[in-house]
Amino acid sequence: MVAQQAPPPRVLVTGSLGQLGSTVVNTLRAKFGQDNVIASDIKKPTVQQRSTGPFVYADVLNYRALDQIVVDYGIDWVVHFSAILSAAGERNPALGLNVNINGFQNVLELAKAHRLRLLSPSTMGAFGPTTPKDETPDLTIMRPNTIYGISKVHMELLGEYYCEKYGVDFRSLRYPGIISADSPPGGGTTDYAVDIFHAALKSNRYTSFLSSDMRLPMAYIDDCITGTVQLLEAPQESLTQRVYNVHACAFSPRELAQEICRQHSPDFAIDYSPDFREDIASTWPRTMADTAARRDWGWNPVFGTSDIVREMLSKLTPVYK
Ligand code: AKB
Repeated sequence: MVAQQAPPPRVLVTGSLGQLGSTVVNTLRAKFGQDNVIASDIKKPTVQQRSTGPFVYADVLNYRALDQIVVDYGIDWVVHFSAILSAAGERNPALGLNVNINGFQNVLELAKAHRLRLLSPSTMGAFGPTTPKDETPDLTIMRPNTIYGISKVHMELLGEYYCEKYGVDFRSLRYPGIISADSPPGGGTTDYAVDIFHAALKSNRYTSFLSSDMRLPMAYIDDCITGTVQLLEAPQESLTQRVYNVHACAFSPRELAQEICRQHSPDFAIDYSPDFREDIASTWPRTMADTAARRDWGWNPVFGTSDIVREMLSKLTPVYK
């Protein structure tokens, strides 16, 4: 008798029009089939975004509407990207709390009700000023002082609680800053590390809102997507914990600018005008220890700082020609 292959999972991606969502959707569609990955957001997709597979309106604050999508589309897994990032959360704390806390609780309740696998990313922003800054371990002091950080600690703890208490297959990874040429970042403290490339190609100068030596963990989008999909697909038995640090490289605005000078133009000029985001960044790690992610599900980033600069320049140069 020939063994029957398990059908591919049907996956719902919330916040799919954000910085990471569209790339994850495309990667999952290539793996599981176009119609098995349902993209969703509250924004209107472009014609191109609509053309690659199913897209639905989904407000994560509306439990019944989400419930209906899960039932109508026979969803098995949810990748929950809808979130208000660190700088946007400080600008609008009420919105940050609502989306990050109530939105997550809705998705978690759905996962419990329908036995879904739920991957909801966390962030280095879940750490705070009293956390050890170098080689920050998975398990350490977590007293963040931003709405974003507080809501992500809430998410991590509640996800672990539902996993322990109700068997919800909750998974999370703490992202560093993510660098991508495809879609713009939306309201983070690490956005400077994307903005700088656009400015370099447009005007060959950039004013950084973080100070010259503010070193932070970063990762290139390709590593981030590979890692996210690896954790999503990892067998339950391989997971020894539910929340994992992931680290790829670390640089400061000055170090990034030096590499841009080297690869793009020696005349590239940077100056510094730190704003409120400097206070946020100053509470985050400089490097994170990620041995558990490497051991349990194969996290293995390949892009370092100079690779990221090379990729960003080669992708964005044609846009500004
Ligand atoms: C932000 O800067 O808020 C995000 C993050 C580190 O989670 N990029």
